Amino acid sequence: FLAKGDQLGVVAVGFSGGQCKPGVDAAPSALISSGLLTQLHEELGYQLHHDDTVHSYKDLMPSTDPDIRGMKNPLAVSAVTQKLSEQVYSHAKEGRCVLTLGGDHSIAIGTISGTAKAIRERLGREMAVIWVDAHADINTPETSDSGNIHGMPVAFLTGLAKEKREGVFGWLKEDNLISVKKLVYIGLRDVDRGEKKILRENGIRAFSMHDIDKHGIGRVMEMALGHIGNDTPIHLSFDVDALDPLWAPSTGTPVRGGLTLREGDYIAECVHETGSLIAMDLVEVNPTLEPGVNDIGAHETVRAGCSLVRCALGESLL
Ligand code: B3U
Ligand code: MN
Ligand code: MN
Repeated sequence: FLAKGDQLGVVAVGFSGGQCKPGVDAAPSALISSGLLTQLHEELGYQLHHDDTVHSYKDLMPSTDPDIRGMKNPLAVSAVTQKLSEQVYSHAKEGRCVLTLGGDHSIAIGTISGTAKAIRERLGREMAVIWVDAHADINTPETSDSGNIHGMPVAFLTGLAKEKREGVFGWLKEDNLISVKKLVYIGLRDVDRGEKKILRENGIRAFSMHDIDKHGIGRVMEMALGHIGNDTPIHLSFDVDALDPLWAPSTGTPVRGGLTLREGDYIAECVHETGSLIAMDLVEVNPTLEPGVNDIGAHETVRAGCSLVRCALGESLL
């Protein structure tokens, strides 16, 4: 078995420094107070390993954090993700499945680097990553127009972006990285020109909304899992903005034309069915952005996020 069936490590990460809008750091509390962890324990039967803390890593914040290679908050994002990497690693090393509640998507630098290392050591295997997102998040500091690091995590995790300085992601070593061959995207619809070039040149498997319209989500999941191969440990990194803003309006960069909630849940269910899920991130829920009347937008987005997590952890099994 890839992960000890009912043992779940949980890390709550209240961090928003990978982009410019405040509020995404409030997501873990919102998800937890809506009952997510209780449901995972009482309804799905997981044994939770959680420190009952929403980490904001305040003690790691540098007093000044000027741009480096155009990156905003580079020292803060590097320090937080380095610490998070250790937290996720120690859960995964114990054989637990690891659920991380973000936070913006820059935190995946911490989660994936942690699981990649633990899975190498524990199983001698390279894991796969399924990245569900409207965006590819594979800008290098040089191709990024925004300088927001939440648009760059995949570049650092695949080694396409490198930085020697320890305090600027130089702590990422070979055993923290993943192969571009074992990376699959689902839901893309807002990809920068420089990112398209990177995807093409590295032969990265990506299923855009166009592909989902063309083949249907059922066939797309067959192809996505087929690309990864049987019995490969899977880290699922789910950006809630992959969902259409109809279902998840409260997120920093909503893009129309996205997945229905059912399609999102279906992706999560298919990953669960493989029996190979070793970690999931849920990111970019921003409960302070409330496009609906009387914060209905935030409530719906939190609810959608909870649904995605429960599906990935087996709620739909009869
Ligand atoms: N690709 C753009 C926009 C973006 C990426 N991720 C989100 N937005 N959420 C960038 O800033 O790199
Ligand atoms: Mn993202
Ligand atoms: Mn996104």
